[in-house]
Amino acid sequence: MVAIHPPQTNAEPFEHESRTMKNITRTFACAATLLALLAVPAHAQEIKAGDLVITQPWSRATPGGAKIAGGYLTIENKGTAPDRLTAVSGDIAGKVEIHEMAMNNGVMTMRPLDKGLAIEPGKTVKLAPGGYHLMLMDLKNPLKQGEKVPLELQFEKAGKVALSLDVQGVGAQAPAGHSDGPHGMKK
Ligand SMILES: [Cu+2]
Repeated sequence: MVAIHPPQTNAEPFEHESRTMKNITRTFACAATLLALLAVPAHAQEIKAGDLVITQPWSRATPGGAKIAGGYLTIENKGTAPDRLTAVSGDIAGKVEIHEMAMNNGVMTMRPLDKGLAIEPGKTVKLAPGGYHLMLMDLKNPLKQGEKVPLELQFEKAGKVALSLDVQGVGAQAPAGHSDGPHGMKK
């Protein structure tokens, strides 16, 4: 004879279960995102210089006769001493400055970092739209999507580092394969 147990479960365990399902769904979504990210490094650059690892240098196509463009990249300092990005140059631009963006009385402004950009040990500094960026000025040619723009970065300790910015579309907010969506300037 089969003992019939009264259902010991009320609404709560069900809710718990559905929450678990949600977590599982989320895990799958994350795995899918991860796979999408893993697909990127095939053509993503990773440049090592001393204790620094530089990834995802990119820029945006310039519309019309624009003479300036932003340059973006991620710099990680795996060492134990601070380093500093002090200068940048490239044939494409008459001049390259290192800029920061800041809110000034509710207006987004940018200014050159005269002493360069510090990369503290164990930290990762991301140059991205709405934040720190390289400012390519007096462009000799417009930047076209799909192009690579060679630059030379000068670090205090790591020395000279050559890399190329991958040029994305005019409205791109992140390097190819990343869809962080717009940030920074929209705040
Ligand atoms: Cu700028």
